[in-house]
Formats: sequence, structure tokens, C-alpha cells
Amino acid sequence: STSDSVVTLLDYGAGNVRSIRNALRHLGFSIKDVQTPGDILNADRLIFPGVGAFAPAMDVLNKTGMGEALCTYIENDRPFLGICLGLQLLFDSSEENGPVKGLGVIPGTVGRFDSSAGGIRVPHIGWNALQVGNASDILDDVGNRHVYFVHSYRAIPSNENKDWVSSTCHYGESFISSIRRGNVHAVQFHPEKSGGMMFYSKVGLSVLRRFLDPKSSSKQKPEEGKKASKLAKRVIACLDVRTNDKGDLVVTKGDQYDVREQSNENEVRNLGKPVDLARQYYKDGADEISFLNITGFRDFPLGDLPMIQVLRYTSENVFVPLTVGGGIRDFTDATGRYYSSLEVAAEYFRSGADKISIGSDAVYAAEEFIKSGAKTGKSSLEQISRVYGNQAVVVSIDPRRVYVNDPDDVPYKVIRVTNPGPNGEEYAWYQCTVSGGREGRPIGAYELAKAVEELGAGEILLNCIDCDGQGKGFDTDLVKLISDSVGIPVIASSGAGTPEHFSEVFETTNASAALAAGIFHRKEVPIQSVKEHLLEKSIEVRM
Ligand code: 1PR
Repeated sequence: STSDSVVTLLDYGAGNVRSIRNALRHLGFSIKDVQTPGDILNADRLIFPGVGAFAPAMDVLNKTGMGEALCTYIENDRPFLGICLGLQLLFDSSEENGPVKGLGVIPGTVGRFDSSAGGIRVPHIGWNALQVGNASDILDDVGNRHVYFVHSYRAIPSNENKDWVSSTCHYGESFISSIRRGNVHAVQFHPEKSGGMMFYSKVGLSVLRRFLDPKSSSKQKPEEGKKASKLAKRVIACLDVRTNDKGDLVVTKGDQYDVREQSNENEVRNLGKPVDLARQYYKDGADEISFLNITGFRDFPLGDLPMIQVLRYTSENVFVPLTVGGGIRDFTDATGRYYSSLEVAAEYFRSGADKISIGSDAVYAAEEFIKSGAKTGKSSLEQISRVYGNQAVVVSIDPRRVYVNDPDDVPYKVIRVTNPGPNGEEYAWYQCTVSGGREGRPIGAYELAKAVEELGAGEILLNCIDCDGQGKGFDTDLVKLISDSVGIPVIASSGAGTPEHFSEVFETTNASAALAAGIFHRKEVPIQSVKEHLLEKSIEVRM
């Protein structure tokens, strides 16, 4: 390849930059990895996708001399694009486990979102709107569209840095979503996760293309249609994946978690191939895609290479966030070799996952934490969120509704239910389960949600076994209870049957996202119809 199609990538090995690699390849560029500070100084164009936490990143930059090279490169106005932490590191300092000194290229301090101020949920996860100033150039295609953010820390615009700021975003307060000076650019959002060049919402990769090849891109006419104005409610497609009796990896779908056909053969329901369906949902406008390896609790996931293949193939051309769950825990295999949950998660991240989701193991960790009142730091949840950040860790809750006559009947949080139980019970609690709903545990969904937030979860995927596959709507009592009790985003799941079910859950609860499986797999309701309906109801969505 000629130097015109080579891009230099600064990957200091702290996390998943697979999606950025995939995006660059998709755009026809080959990647040269930085090995020495000299590689930075000699780059024609340099991309710096910061991952992980601020302090360890600065450590690496300082120890290797790459920080100094970066400063020189930027001072010389060479083509540079920082992404996420790659923007934050340019500032004077960060409060993340600090203060920690940054590269000091841009005046200002990076601080944590103040959840009390704006009544916002932290991390800031999802598709938000930009207020784009003049001369942003690489943002020319963004227009009215949403872009994808996932972070807990942000830089604030001030008099000192106003010459640098090319766009801001509003989330409780106005923060810096991009900077630009000459050939130097950086964005807080993730262009590599903000959609592709074709199909739905053509935003993300066009930001990268405009940076890589400024000459080829002409200014586009402003988009027609509704203008993005704030954080959008997300619509997520979920693929429950397992091996069927023939040994093929299939997308299946349960009926209250029972995935077998009610026929004589009793086989595992097969609704399609994971990679094909994921691509389809991406094209149809899914804001995120979740894969749940639903037999991960019994099969060791690193033995389950097909799931890792699914992630690898999917991430090659699906440019929205991918979550994977199932079987994330410490494990000793038949030969006695021990694998930590961190290794399992690392393999998932390397294969293209942006977030991992923990089910059963988070229940045990929460039970332990509630019993002892102390954090051990050893649970999979704590370890993974410490290394990869809490925005990368979802806890998936699989509760079952248990009706009671009296709120004092059980030592768990009880709510008054909208629809009384079979014997006229007016109250219920939501019992957590493990192993795909097979075993009930002595902890409620409320207690679990509060505990896992403390232990470092960045988001909650809230299922409901009673509603799963029923198509009768989300359990809004449950979703309201949990989304009112935690400060992290909550994804409502289980029971979607119509577009109205989505507007209902967003209008009556504080859910940040709604997830569905069956209606999408059976092609009963296209994702587009859900979004159009939400738009009609004046609920902000990414179009
Ligand atoms: O416990 O860490 O190994 O994780 C296992 C993961 O697999 C958990 O996230 C758990 O929710 C999931 N899981 C386990 N067994 C099943 C099953 O169905 N037998 N699926 C299962 C969970 C629920 C949702 C479903 C929604 C929406 N499925 O994923 O997609 O209920 O469905 P709908 O729109 O059709 O109603 P671990």
C-alpha cells in the first residue's frame, strides 16, 4: 500500500482497539502500529484511541517517551486524531483517581460528571447530540445526527481552551465533545461505534474518513429530518446464543427462559445465525447489539470458541456497540488449569466486545457483599470494572416475580403491583436467579441492583422471567423500581410485543434503553417501526 493509505495507530495495549482497527480497514486503510516514539514523529497521520483509565495511560506515555513525541507531533501541527481518553489526555490534568498530570497540550482539567447536579446517570452511555461550531471539518457529516458516547469523565469548556473547542455536548452540563486546531483533532465520542457509511445513520465512519482523507470529502448538504437534541433512548437487539443438539451455534429464544420447542423432538428453537442476524439488526438501526451465551454457566466460554468467532466476524462490519455475556467467572478446567474471569473478559474484549455482561457471578458477589458489608475486590465484577472501567461492565439480572400478601412477609424490597397476583396478592418482590433462571437465590432484584452498582457495574440489563417471550409488554413495575433506585443506566428487557410497549416503558420509568429479542427475530416488528413510533411520541431516538 502507498503511504496515502497507511495510518499509524498508537495502541498501548490497555484494552479493546479492535473496533477502531476494523473501522480503519473497512475504510481501505492499512495500519502501522507505533513501536517507538520515532514512529509517532514519522507518522503521516496518527490515531490515538485512548482506552482504560487516565493514570495508567499517562504512565505508559511517560515511561516510553511517547508522551513527549506526541507533544512534539502535535506542536508541529501534524494530522492527529485522539478518541475518548485520547482527547482527555491532551488536557493539563484529570481527577480520575487523581489529580493526575496530563500531556498539557490543552488548558483545563478533566473531571467526573456530577450526577447530583443535572440528575443524570453516570456513566454517560449512549447516543447524544453535538453542538458543532465552525471549522470542525471532520464533523461535517454529523449534521443532525447522534453519536455514541461512553465515559464518566469529561472536559469542560472555558475561556482558556475556547480556541480548541470545535463542538460541545449537553449532559447535565455542557462538556467538550471535540477539539480541533489545524490538523489536530480529538473527539470524546466513538466514531468507530457511531454507525457506518451505509445504511442507517451514516455518521461514525465518515468522521474517520474525513480525518484520513480530507481532500476526498466534500461538504454535504445539511440533513433533512428531526434534529438530534439530547441523549437518545436506545433500542437494543438481543441475541440469545447457544449450541443446538446438532452442534450448530444458533440464535434461540425462550418462552419464560425455556428455549426448547413444545414438540416431540423438543429441540432448541432456531431463529437464525448469530452473525447474520447481528448484521441485519445493525442495518435496521439497532443502537446496540447484545449476545448472551445462555449456556455459558455450564460450558466454559473460552472452550466455546464459536462465540469468540461470532464477535470477531460481527465486529468486522457492525459499527455500533457490542455486548457479550455468559459464563464470565473464575474457572478451573478439566486439566486443572485455572482461568480468571479477567482472562475470559479480556478475550471477549480482544474479540470485539465493547462491554461484557455478568449474570450468575454478579448474584454471588452481591450476596457476599451484602452479608459481609465489605468489598473483597476479588469478584469478577470488581476486577473487570477496575481494569476496563465500569462503563465496560453490565450486570444482567434474571428475576422472577414472587407475589406476597403483606410487604412484611419477606426480608426483601416489596412493591405494590399494578396487576394483582393469581390469588389477589397486591404485593410482589423480584427474586434473583442464577444459571439461566434455574435456581432462585435469597436476594431481590432491588438489593442486587444497589449492591452491583457499589461493586462497579456501569449498567444494568434488567430481564424478567415472567415476561420473557410473552409479548405483553415490559414489567414496568420492576423497571420503575430499579431505574429509580440506581444512578447507572438501566436497560429494560423482556416482554416487548409492539412498538407501544417501548413508548410505555420510556414514559412510565427511567429506563435508558429497551431491549427486545423475539419480535425482531420473528420479524413481527422491525426496529425502524419501533423508532418511528417513539419519534411520534416525542421520545428522542437515533434516526
Ligand atoms: O449467568 O453470567 O452465565 O449469564 C447468562 C446470561 O444468559 C444472562 O444474561 C441470562 O440473562 C442469559 N440467559 C440464560 N438463560 C437464558 C434463557 O433464556 N434460557 N436468556 C438466558 C436470557 C433474556 C433476554 C431476552 C429478553 C427479551 N434471555 O436476553 O432476550 O427477555 O426477550 P423478548 O423480547 O423475546 O421477550 P451468566
